[in-house]
Amino acid sequence: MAGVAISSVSKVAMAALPEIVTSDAATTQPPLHPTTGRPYNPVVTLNGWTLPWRMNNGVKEFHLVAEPVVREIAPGMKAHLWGYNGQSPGPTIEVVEGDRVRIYVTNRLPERTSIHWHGQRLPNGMDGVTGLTQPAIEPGKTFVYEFEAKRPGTFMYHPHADEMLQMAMGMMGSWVTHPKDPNFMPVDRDFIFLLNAYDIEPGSYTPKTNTMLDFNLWTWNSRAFPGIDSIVVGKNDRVRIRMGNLTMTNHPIHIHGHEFEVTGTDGGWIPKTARWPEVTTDVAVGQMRAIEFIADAPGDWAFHCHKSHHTMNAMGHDVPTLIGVKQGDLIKKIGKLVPDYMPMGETGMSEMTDMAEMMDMPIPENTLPMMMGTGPFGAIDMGGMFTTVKVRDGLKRDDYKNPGNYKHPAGTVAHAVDREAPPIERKNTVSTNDADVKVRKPTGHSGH
Ligand SMILES: [Cu+2]
Repeated sequence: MAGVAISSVSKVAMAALPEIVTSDAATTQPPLHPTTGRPYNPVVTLNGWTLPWRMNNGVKEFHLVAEPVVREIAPGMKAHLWGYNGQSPGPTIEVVEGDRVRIYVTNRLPERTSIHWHGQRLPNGMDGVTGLTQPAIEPGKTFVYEFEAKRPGTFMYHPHADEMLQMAMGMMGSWVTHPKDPNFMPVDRDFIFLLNAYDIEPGSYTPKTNTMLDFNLWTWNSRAFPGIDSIVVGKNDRVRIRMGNLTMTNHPIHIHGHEFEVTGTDGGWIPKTARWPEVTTDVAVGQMRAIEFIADAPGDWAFHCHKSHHTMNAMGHDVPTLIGVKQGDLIKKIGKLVPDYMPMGETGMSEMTDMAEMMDMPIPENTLPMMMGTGPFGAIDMGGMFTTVKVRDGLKRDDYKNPGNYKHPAGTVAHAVDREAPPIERKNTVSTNDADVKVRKPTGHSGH
């Protein structure tokens, strides 16, 4: 009798919607090793987490809630975004090839939404395009999506309703369908994150959502350096990093000290014979790329977008170039006209980092200085889409703790030399085929 009662209780419980699990952490959470369903090697979501599920009669059930969230972009700045289950981006969803997946989506936003499962093979009516394949999920309503995770690989999810505004507000998440065979293309460490961007005016909290290209915060999983956690790997680990681009421009992602191969796209895994070595790969708008490398060089290696204005935070935008301009009086004059005016770079931008530190320069509330990271040798002059790959000897399998600064072996760090540089000898080069170019003769000392 007791058995009957228990099974009927559990039937009732299973008929109810799955529990809503949320997280407010902006730091990287440990990988979620599966305790139910089929085995796989979990990913680590950079500055994010994986959504737990429940098994219901062999179906993997998830519950996503679209809702307003507060995201710390980096220490010193919080943004009022929209996301899923407490954060932007939403939690990563991990399933196994062939899994039957059921995802409940509850809308707690003030406007309608939907979720498109970018890159997946699924029935047309599960594709999440409002108006085209389903009615919108109105505020307060819950929809259910159900399909088989057919193709292994790296995917994303995002709204397909008022898409420009909702993505500019941070609504997106990663999806990994692990291969049925856990020994297919195995790696020691497997990271995932999304490239995203915001336009948040210095001193404010909410993104401008009609911005087309001129975003001022370039982020990985809604974090800007130095808010982006380091990618911590063991020496000689085979490392995979999966990146999806949901910004409105391309990002050439660049690693120092290693070469990688692009091993996967959102279209699938790339055969070995079709790969070539790279140190930079462009991740175009709406694309995912998985890169892999052997981390055989210990150190703290920069890993960043190679568009240099994407490694800057908000204060670095729309300021005039003033290299070589003596600013002295000018600053006072401009300051009378524009009270918030911040002088930029007489000798380059990096003096700003030092100056801001020295003078404790006031910047608007809730604003990140344009470049604020510091390392063991001083200012790093970076913000935005920048972090480090920290390669260390002897890390335990699931140890992702920041190991601190790399200790360079003696004699292996670039250093100042205490000797005079020789004078510069300039050669006069004359263009022979361009009559319009006049080469000015040296004047002055010779007396001609
Ligand atoms: Cu970029």
